[in-house]
Amino acid sequence: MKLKVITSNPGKVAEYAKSFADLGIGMEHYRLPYDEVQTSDLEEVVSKGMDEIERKGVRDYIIDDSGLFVDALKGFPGVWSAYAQKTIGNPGILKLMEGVGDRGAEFRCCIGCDISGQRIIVTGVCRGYITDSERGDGGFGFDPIFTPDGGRTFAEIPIEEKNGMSHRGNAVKLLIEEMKKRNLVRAHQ
Ligand code: ITT
Repeated sequence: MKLKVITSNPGKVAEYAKSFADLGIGMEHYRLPYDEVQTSDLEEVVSKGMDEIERKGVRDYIIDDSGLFVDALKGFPGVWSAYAQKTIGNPGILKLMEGVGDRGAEFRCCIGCDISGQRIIVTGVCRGYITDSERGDGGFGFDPIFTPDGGRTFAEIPIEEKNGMSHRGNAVKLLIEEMKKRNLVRAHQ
């Protein structure tokens, strides 16, 4: 079985491909623009996006809406993460955090999956810290400035290891549990 990963971000596709390889579910990068409604709720963005994708007749897919929520910035960039990444980028976030002692932050990822005519929406979180400088060449987006434990950044750790602890990896675990409960994948896998 194959699921389409509807996204403009190839980094997400690579992470899903690794996470689902053991279940025998392949991932195909599928580009289909859809509206991301302006709301502070990731799940609402995902569920409205799924309504639109389904109206276009597309089935068996995954979308995800993610964001980085920085404690000292009252949750910014949060739902505006894609815009912040494109405009001020990681240097801009580090600048806003200059001299700030509280480095706490969390990544959140809401996944919407349509599989065999059923809809599943789950959210995963990963807490960590904003670094003082960018580190690492791997990953994408905010990975070079986020560390889950104060050590290596997400851009410095291999994709399998990131999946084992990340917001997206945690959401995927919930998604797979739900797929098993509904007998959409074999329970022994
Ligand atoms: P699509 O909406 O087309 O899927 P996107 O990259 O715009 O792609 P999001 O809106 O979900 O995805 O992501 C908001 C921003 O957060 C964006 O700049 C991402 O690069 C970044 N981001 C999401 N997940 C991330 C992760 O695991 N590590 C680092 N940055 C991440």
